[in-house]
Amino acid sequence: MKLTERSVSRALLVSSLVVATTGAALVLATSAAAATTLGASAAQTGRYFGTAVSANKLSDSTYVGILNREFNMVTPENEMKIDATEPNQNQFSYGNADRIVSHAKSQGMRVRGHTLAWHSQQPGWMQNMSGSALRSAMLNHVTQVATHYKGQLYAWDVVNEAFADGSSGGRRDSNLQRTGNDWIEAAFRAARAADPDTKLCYNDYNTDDWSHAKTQAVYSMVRDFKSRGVPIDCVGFQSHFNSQSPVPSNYQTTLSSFAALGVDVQITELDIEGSGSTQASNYQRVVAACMAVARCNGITVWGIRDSDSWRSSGTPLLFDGSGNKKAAYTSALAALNSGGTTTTTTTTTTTTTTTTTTTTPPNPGGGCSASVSLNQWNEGFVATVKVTAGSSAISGWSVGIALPSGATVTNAWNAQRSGNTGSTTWTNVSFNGQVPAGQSIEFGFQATGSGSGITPTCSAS
Ligand code: 9MR
Repeated sequence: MKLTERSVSRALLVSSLVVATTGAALVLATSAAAATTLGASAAQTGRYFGTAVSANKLSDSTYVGILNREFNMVTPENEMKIDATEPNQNQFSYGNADRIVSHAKSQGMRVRGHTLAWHSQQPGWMQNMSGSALRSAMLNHVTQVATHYKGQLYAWDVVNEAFADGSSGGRRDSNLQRTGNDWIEAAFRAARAADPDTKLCYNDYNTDDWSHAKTQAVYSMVRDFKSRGVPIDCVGFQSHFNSQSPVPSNYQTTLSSFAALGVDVQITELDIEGSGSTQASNYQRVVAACMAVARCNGITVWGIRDSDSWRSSGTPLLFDGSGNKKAAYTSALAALNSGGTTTTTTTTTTTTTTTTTTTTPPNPGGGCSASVSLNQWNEGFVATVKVTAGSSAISGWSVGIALPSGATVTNAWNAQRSGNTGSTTWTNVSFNGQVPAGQSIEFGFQATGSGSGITPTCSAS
């Protein structure tokens, strides 16, 4: 389609509005620095921070105190599973799940439903079924339970753990799988019909490493579902990490690659075994990866205190057995607070002008992060670089920017520069070195060539 002058100027206006919105998000990040709970901090960037909850712990005052203070999303740990909600065929039992939902509502928290169709935790009657009888029973279960909670949940894990571990890249064998390969999409269609306004997710573990066959197999299924209009809105990454299954270096790539298919991504059952600063830095990495992906809606940890965990001996959570905040809590909160930056790309389709805004992942804790907003034309660009202090004030900063080949700096302001091609370093001038916690300053430069893809790094002094 040819762009008229009016549509071009409208496109430019939209573009600058997007940039302005990005600016506003960064201003919000400024106030996020003051957030002192996980949920409030995540909310500053439109995300949530949740936990798995057990109905039988709702009478434990330490547990409930932390739950109510820190979290704004809950997932019933076992209470919405098939064995809990349909213990006998066609007799539904919602007591414990409803208790969790009503507690969440009373506290203004939202709820992720977990899970409608799964090979595990099936009631005995279902374990003994197969073929078309099982297919009908499964679809009836999805329909009944999704109808019971219609309009009340944020998302449903419609299907859980349907892919095989290892290198096969195939489905997990189960009684459900043996009803036919289309059982997953049939479950999603039944869930959509019963509850059209709740996000419908596929949820799995060992899908965090982008290079793993299982990750690629789930990715192919989601891509296929999107291309055929099967109703899927989100993918859950359980993210149970330990020394055998560490946080992969390409974790953010996994999240962003799935998001690029047009689904939301959510970290649904996070726990990381370990202790002290190693565990803290792993939590920081996971939270930062989510913060850097615009469609990563939120993070749920799989329990509150270490003693609440299914892997309690691995002390994988954010609070110790007495309910004290661990180092992992502090680093997760700092990563949420220094977030507020997501990758945003806006392209205006004219022959001469492209406006792109990119941001870098947030820095943990103290230190600083840097983001760049580019105004690109055919022969050159202006880069406006925003330097944001982390959770502590900084008294000086240094930003590294690798310029693409062919780009040469011709003019700069509000920073001292070393180098004008290739690897360049930018440091503060006298009036903008001091940046209060969570606040930002800007510097800029003009250059010839293309600035596409530049990603600044920031270190503080
Ligand atoms: O944390 C849950 C534990 O209490 C149950 O005994 C177990 C039974 O299967 O399920 C645990 O939660 C699992 C979740 O539902 C799906 N992903 C793996 C979780 C940890 O096993």
